[in-house]
Amino acid sequence: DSDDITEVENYTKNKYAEPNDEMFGVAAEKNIIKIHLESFQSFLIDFELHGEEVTPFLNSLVHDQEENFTYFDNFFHQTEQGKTADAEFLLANSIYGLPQGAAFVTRGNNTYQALSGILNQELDYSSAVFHGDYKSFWNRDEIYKQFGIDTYFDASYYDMNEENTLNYGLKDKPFFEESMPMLESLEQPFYAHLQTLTHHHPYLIDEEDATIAPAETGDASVDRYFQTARYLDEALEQFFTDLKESGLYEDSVIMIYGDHYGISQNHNRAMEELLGEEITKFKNAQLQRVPFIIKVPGVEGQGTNHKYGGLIDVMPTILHLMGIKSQDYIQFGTDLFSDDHNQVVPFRNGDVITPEFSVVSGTYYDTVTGEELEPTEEMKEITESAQHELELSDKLLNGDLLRFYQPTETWEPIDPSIYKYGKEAF
Ligand code: GP9
Ligand code: MN
Repeated sequence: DSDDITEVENYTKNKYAEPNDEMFGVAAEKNIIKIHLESFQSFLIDFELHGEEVTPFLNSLVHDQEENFTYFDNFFHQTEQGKTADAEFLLANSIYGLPQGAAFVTRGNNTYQALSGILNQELDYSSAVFHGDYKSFWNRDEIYKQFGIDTYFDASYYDMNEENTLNYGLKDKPFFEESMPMLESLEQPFYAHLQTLTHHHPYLIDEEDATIAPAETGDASVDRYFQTARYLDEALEQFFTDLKESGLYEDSVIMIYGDHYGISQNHNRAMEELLGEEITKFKNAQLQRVPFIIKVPGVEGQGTNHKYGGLIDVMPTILHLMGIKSQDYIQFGTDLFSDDHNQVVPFRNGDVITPEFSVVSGTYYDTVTGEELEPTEEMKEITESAQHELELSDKLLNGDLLRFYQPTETWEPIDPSIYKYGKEAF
């Protein structure tokens, strides 16, 4: 009820981090092109296999100063059983996924005040999602209506012939290629979310698409992981070329993120061989880093930014870049560019990672050295507060509490009944 929403509101307003003046509003009215790198973990950045870079294009974005990207190398996915859907959910709402199941499915009919809806109401943005799988996967065709997504270019918009498809759906190269004209057809400014798919377990790849030899651990899916990562990297490079040709590149915020881990703990032996170190519980927790890479037109890139954060922090970051005070909305994350950004990263399994310490399965470690440590009172308080935050987030979802929240005077609840998805719907 309304008492519960007040408790959540007080919490998030209190956690709010003021924007950095230099970044506030710099991207207002610019298009947003958000690129989802399926199953992409940060250890792939700069990783060499057989003496070759696995992802030379992404590496160039991270390292070439003139590209003006900022790469967050201490950024974590925070997802649970909902995998891709959890990543999408965190990004769209700055609310945590649920400890079990996928909020996309079990909370697909809740009321939301999602990024796409806010951008539409505050700055008249249109919104679209592009993905080479069919619309009902992960209940997307229901929850996107609650997010106010105008168009969902699902598999029905693409040429899903045998040559173009593998594993879960459309291969990344035809995906980006066919997405280009649809992207260009959007009303500007737009918020566009492109979700890749080929670099997905069990990392199948057609022979003609493999441009790097597999690893040689004998664990077949791990060995192919590098081949599909390379394929994704090439698909991305081609997409950037097309974006530049179309003129969209110059005028858009480009943001790239990894959605969740690709290699689970069932593959520790192979990973130990590849990384040359033991995969302890601590190490595994640190491997939950995924890249977050962002470029804002006209703003100088920072190279590598070492601040700690996660998917929960992206929405408030974007709102501030757009010049929208994120404090009006219920958000559990904080702006990554703010000097007051909160660097405590909670996970759904109870782990917590901060720049100083990590809590993994209840044991405290020094994040930098990996040494076990005796927690101080302050560390315990930070850990408890992270758990409290997750509980409030669950309470918000389970009670569908945003129904009772009026963020601004002019906010109009999103009406899901006005959206229809799938090409055949028209
Ligand atoms: C399916 C794709 C995969 O459409 O997004 O989801 P995942 O298995 O990674 O959660
Ligand atoms: Mn995924």
